[in-house]
Amino acid sequence: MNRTIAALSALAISVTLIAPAQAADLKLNIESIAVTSAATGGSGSTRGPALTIFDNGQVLLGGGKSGGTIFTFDQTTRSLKPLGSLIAKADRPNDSRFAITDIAILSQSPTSARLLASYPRLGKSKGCVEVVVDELALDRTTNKLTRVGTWFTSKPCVPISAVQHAAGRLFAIDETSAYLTIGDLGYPEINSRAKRGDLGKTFRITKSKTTEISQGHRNAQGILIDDKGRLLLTEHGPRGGDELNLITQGRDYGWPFVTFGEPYSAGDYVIPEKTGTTAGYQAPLYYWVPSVAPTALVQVPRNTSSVNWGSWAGQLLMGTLREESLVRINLDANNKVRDTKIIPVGQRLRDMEIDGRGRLLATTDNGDLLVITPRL
Ligand SMILES: [Ca+2]
Repeated sequence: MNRTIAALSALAISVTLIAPAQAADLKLNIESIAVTSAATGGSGSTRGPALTIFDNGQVLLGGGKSGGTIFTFDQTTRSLKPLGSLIAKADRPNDSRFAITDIAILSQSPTSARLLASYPRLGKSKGCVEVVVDELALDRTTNKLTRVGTWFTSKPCVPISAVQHAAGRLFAIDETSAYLTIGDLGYPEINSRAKRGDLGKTFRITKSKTTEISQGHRNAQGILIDDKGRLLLTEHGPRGGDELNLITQGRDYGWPFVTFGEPYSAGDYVIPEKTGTTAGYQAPLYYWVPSVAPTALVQVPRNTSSVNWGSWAGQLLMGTLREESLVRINLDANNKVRDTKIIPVGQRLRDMEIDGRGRLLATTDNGDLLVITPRL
């Protein structure tokens, strides 16, 4: 009798263990608004604009035909207006990879705002690429946009190769500082710690000070401090090995020495030394093989806003290019990924933000702005 009870309770425990609480997946309402002139064409595929949103719902988009134009988009009137351009015509080829990579809001009032914008441009010798972060002032009454100064210029300036590995993603920490990701830019000497300088790293930047946080990143297109205070980063691996990383100051995340991905070919700009492992380096929290090509990372708001995200509240959403989907990531308080799910959207998602009402906004490489809410 005792044995039966023991067996039953063991069974009950094992049932609990093999059935972790899986969040049921929501159905989504996706409204698509054409913002075509904010996308960047030219040689190469069209690239969707960078995106940021003010508290009152006003949207800023970065890109356009010049690659460097910041637009304001009014969600009520659906009007899209250029505010100004950051990249001089001589500082970029007609190539969609030379486009604003992100915009962040440092501070905002009804009449003014301070912004950061990042972009790759040609360096002084014109044969090389650097990633720049400018501080901008916006007069929200007159729509006048002014460059206040430059906070950051990546070094070394490297030959034009994988400019899509610029990264250049921003996350505003407060009114005077932000996190910044710099990709490897396809630099053939990225495996030299002495030569790679700022490439493949994350930084905390202010107007006058740059602090290196971590290194060994290939192309980090998502960066976020979540509501538990964790600095999280998503990055592209080569042919697999896309990663979700928890960033700790001083750590090396391994690129190009180790990866769960595979080299493209023997002629690629760098060949990883070891594949299928990150041994000896900081391991990712999670990785995807095959690649999904991750872009922006956001946290679904807790259910205090006007949108009720149900079981998704507090979870992470990652946009993807290749998979044309959202990836929902359930990361628990112990930094363990409990489950992930790929949710098809049918468009390449370039940038994503949560707006003040708790809705998810995303830009796509088709030149659309998607407004995504749960269908409960
Ligand atoms: Ca953004």
